Amino acid sequence: MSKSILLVSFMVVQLIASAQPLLLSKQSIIPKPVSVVDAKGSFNLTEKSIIYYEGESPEIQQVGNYLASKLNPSTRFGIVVRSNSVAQTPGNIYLSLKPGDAQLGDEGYQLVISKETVILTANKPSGLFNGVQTLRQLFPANIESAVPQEGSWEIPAGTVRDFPEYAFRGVMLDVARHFFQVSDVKRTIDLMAAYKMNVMHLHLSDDQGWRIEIKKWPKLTAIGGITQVDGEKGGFYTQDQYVEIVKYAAERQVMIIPEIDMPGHTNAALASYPELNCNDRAPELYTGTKVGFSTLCTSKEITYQFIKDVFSELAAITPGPYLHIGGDESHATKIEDYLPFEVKVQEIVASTGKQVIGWDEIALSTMKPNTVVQFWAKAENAQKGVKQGAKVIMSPAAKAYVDMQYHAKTKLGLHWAGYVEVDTGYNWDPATLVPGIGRENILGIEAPLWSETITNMDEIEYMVFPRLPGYAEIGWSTPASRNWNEYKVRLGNHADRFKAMQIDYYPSKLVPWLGSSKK
Ligand code: TNX
Repeated sequence: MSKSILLVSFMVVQLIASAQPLLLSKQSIIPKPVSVVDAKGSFNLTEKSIIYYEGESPEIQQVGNYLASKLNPSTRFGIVVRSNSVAQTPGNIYLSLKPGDAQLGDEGYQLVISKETVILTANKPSGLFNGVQTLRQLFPANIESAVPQEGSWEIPAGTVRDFPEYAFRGVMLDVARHFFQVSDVKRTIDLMAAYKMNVMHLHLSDDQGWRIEIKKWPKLTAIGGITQVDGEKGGFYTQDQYVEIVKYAAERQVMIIPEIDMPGHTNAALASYPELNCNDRAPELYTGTKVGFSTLCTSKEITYQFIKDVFSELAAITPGPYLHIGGDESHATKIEDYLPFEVKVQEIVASTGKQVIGWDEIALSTMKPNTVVQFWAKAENAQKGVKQGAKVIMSPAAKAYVDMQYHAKTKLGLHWAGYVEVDTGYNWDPATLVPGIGRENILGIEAPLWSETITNMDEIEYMVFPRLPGYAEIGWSTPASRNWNEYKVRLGNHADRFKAMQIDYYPSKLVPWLGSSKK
């Protein structure tokens, strides 16, 4: 075939493709919505479009502002956000709270797109926020660009009704092994929120570093915060910075859960205050990556005063209901000391008005009625928790640990729990993974990023993407609606979005990345 015939046939194919109507049901929305119904035509966003929100609620206005901040940089439309009580007029986006749609629950939304308008309704602002994430994904991918783009900003008409399977959909960032700046935490929150994840668990202390200012115990950060793995310079968040993170997260409907790991994983605290050690001697700061060698002195009164001070200060700056007490891998604590210790710590946290989360080992102890167990390693621990009535957060290391390497040649990460390729991360159901732990026992899922080998934002992105959208879908979509072969195509279609968002993702060979065949 001559070159010109090839070119003509290529153009014909392109023409046919562009003549196909855009269909809402054919869009690659992640997580997969509960229901999508097509309608005729499409909505076109223009420089005249306005985002109207109903009522005077600052929270709805905030969702409107957030949407505008996502649409304006790329389109240059300068779309404004206004409160509205008048009739709907064509060309605009409407956000409103319509309580009473029981099926949608707290986080669900309904998005009705017609040629004339986009109407987003929900029971709560968090539902509107989730609807906005769907709306973002319906625009061409370069809507996500931070710099002006050419294009027509058209989205297919139809109705999405959508709500989550689980209320708790989280990511954990270990800021102790390597410290990450406030800006990195914020970017991670932005990226997870784009996929409707709503919990950021911060692992704020470990052997290698103490990362949160505690006013009554200033040496925790003055000494315990100065270094990190490999002996590099560490860091910590002041309480003001922590409050800034909490606020930033809340504006994105993300709850912050702070973790202070104990009685093990405490070398940084023990090095800062000799009195927390049974022998009154402070160990050296630790910059390696071993686990299981440190313990608070469980027989001293001062230890419990310390714990009370730390959790009281944290409770005062944490609006969410949870404080995480760690409790994992306390190999240097005798079991007869560990068990009563966990009971006391639960009592201390309860006295601050907060609810406890702990790694699955804490279920060996007696649990308070509302203590939550985070399953990571031992099924029998989590089962013990459930037998005591506890709810479970599912973070099975072999499926959900995003510090696990994708494969043997991945330059970052560990592999003690195995390799977690993108399909392995996606292909599991929290409700059937562990015998005796069913849907009714599960609060949700969390993907932890431990940072022994992770040192900067690019590396966070590489380990978290493209696995995160899969965890988001496990948390949000029904098990019956999930299927790897169908999901991987949708995920591949997010390549352009990742690029527009400048996400440095791992281009797994298992995923048919959009445009990769042309390279
Ligand atoms: C186990 S998961 C740990 C962490 C390590 C992680 C590395 C858990 C509760 N404890 O201390 O960082 O493995 O993958």
